[in-house]
Amino acid sequence: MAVMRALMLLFLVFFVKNAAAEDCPYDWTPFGVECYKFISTQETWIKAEKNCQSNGGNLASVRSAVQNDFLLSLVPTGRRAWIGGQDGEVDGQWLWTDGSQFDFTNWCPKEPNNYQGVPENCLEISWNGQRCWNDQPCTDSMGYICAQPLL
Ligand SMILES: [Ca+2]
Ligand SMILES: [Ca+2]
Repeated sequence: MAVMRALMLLFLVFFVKNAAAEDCPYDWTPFGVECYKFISTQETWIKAEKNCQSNGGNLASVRSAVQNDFLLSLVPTGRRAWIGGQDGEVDGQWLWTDGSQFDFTNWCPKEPNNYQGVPENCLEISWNGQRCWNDQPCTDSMGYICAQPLL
């Protein structure tokens, strides 16, 4: 009987631990300690950020080349996507909405450029065919990548 109880306990611990370990909501993809999803509905940057916040997260931040590649893998070819960078307070001083350090970048050649003198204060990850970063007016609409902690 004791053996049976021990086995059941072991099973329970294993099951609960695994259930807790990996869990992302349906349709979200785990990477590190977060879950990510490309939302194809086109929104302005602020609306996109607020939608991500309503899921308990933020627009994705990017902290490494590996993570940048992972995030690009979620974006269908030819689509554009907002991520959580903005330089709205001070031009050229980029911040992530989740508060992480802004130390990795993957700007396209000649970006960020506030193109033709128009303020471009929001960050997209997959510009043009080159799949690199571009600063873009925040009021433009495009798809976006949300991040949220593992459940
Ligand atoms: Ca700017
Ligand atoms: Ca630009």
